[in-house]
Amino acid sequence: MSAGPEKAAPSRSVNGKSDMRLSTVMNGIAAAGTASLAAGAAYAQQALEIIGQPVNGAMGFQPAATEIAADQQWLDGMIVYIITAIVIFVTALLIYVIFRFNARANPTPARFTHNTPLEVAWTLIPVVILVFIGAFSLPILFKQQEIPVGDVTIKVTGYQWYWNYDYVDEGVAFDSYMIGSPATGGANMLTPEVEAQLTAAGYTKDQFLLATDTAVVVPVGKTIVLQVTGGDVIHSWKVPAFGVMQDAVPGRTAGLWFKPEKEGIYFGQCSELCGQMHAYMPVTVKVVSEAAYAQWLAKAKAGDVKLSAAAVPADAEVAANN
Ligand SMILES: [Cu+2]
Repeated sequence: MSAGPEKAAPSRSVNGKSDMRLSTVMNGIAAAGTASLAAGAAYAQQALEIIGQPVNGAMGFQPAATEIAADQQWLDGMIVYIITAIVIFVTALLIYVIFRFNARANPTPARFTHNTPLEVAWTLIPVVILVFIGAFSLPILFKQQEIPVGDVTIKVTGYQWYWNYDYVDEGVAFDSYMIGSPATGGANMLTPEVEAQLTAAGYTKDQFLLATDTAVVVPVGKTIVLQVTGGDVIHSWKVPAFGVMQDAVPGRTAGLWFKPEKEGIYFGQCSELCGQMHAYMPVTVKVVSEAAYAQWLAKAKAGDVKLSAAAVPADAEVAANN
């Protein structure tokens, strides 16, 4: 069941963009392979709850896992009330005019062309509405765009068609490929083999196109700062449940930040059309306890970047159920 990491090696070696990154990944693959031989399929059995993912037939937003996402969803709800009132008002006005002032009901129309009080009102009322919305939306926008000092800083680079994550203060860097992508031995199709890989990694076939072989692992309740850039073309790093999305532009570094409030697994996707396999470079973020993060980091520094059950301390039950 743990064929994924071993199969990944040949196609990964095609990528020679960063020797340091590649060697880290190679070590990781070797270590993961050894560990999975020892621990069997259990190595990836995360009991982390999958929170941030699309749900069949669902409407609305994914559950907000950060203050930023909660703010955005609140703002969206507030504006929906305002636009609903405006739509009802304008529709009612139109219906009134259609019936009251048509040629049959009103054969001799009035000849006046101006009404000063009315014109002042229909200028000022929209201004007041926009200022009211701005008073709420601008602080929320500034909160997103003013990047705080991070507890964890990760440089994210988008490539055709995978993400590279570099924990800049830790010397840990690795690539992240979709499970079922060519780099993991697949052909971007859901086959029984890919389903087996997903199961071995603690997912189901429902997470096909979302789950990746390695994940961004971050501690819960900490400020995470991402430095986002592109290695070839423009990509976009997006995780809906965090309320974050940032274009990854070659030659530029842009920041985004989030503070995840709940342990769990959150998915996202590349959200800037970046080529043939744009749909096959998703994002997996695992939010874990501080203890589990520390243990993962130690293991990652030794070369194994997978968040395995072995890396999760016994007291962090939410993150381990082997
Ligand atoms: Cu992309």
